[in-house]
Amino acid sequence: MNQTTTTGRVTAQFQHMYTVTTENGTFTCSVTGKFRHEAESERDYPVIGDFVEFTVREHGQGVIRRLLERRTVLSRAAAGNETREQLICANVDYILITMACGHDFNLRRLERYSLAAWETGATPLIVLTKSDQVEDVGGLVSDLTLTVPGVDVFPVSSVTGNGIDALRNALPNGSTIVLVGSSGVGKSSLTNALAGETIAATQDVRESDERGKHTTTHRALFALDGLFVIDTPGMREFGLWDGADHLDETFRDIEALADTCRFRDCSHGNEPGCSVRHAIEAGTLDAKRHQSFVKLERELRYAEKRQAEAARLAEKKKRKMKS
Ligand SMILES: Nc1nc2c(ncn2[C@@H]2O[C@H](COP(=O)(O)OP(=O)(O)O)[C@@H](O)[C@H]2O)c(=O)[nH]1
Ligand SMILES: [Mg+2]
Ligand SMILES: [Zn+2]
Repeated sequence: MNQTTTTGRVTAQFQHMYTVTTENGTFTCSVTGKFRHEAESERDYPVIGDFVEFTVREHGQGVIRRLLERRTVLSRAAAGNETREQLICANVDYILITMACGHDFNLRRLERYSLAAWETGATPLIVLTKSDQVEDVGGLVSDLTLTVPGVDVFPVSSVTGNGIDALRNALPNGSTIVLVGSSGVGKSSLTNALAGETIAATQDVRESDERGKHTTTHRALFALDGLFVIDTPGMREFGLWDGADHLDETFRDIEALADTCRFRDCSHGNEPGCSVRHAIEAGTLDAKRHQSFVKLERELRYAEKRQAEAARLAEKKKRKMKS
């Protein structure tokens, strides 16, 4: 039998079946038994955005033999109590954190998203969608800039087309972007606006409230002219996985204040000479922002503990199997 091995990119995924796209077309692939046997965790399986080596079978079918090394990985802690990492996509250059003007606007959620985004190695950008729905977009943009310093903010409207070109021009040709954010903020509409044609299904929202039915049920990668776009369904529970290193970056202002507290191990409670508490009292630091910092820090510590415990159990199981 003629067995050609080709390299392609995973553009869709349904459990352990994958759509792999190459210059010569699209193939439906599974993984080989050997692949499955050697896989130790979900990290070893392909995910959207991955480059894979596969063998072509007849009728557009194929089997994936090897996963090429990933540049970046976007993951989250799986929903529920289980301590398991869930991969979202790979080889992403820019994470577009989308948030809509209006009901969806939430600075606290943004801190959380950008924290997780930094960790992946990709560059986070903030996209403020539905800019046509508010009067003062500039005011919202400056709020965002203060909340997440060092991350560029792009106000856009997929309805009027405002800001779409500015966003497109900020993304180098050949880059891969992923759109994350709540369901209904306009991620699929933005995908279409960037493409200049309708390629992603959007949801129609009932007039009165901003909630509509979920349309994007699967993540998918779209190849645009010079841009790869990964559209995702809504992700309200963006769990933190490995975000500790970047807590400082997201909360640079609080870290800077904490550096000037009198005591090195200041808990910013009742200690004398606490700059953080003084800033809150003086109104220069938003108390809610500080609370959210404390909460995220606690959450991260907890996630770290659970991961360490899961790793310990896995190691124990491995040793047991060997003996
Ligand atoms: N006014 C306005 N509505 C938008 C805009 N972008 C998307 N929408 C609407 O918001 C709803 C949700 O959009 P969709 O792209 O499906 O959101 P997704 O769930 O994030 O993919 C749809 O009814 C869109 O027509 C925008 O820029 N302005
Ligand atoms: Mg969508
Ligand atoms: Zn302090």
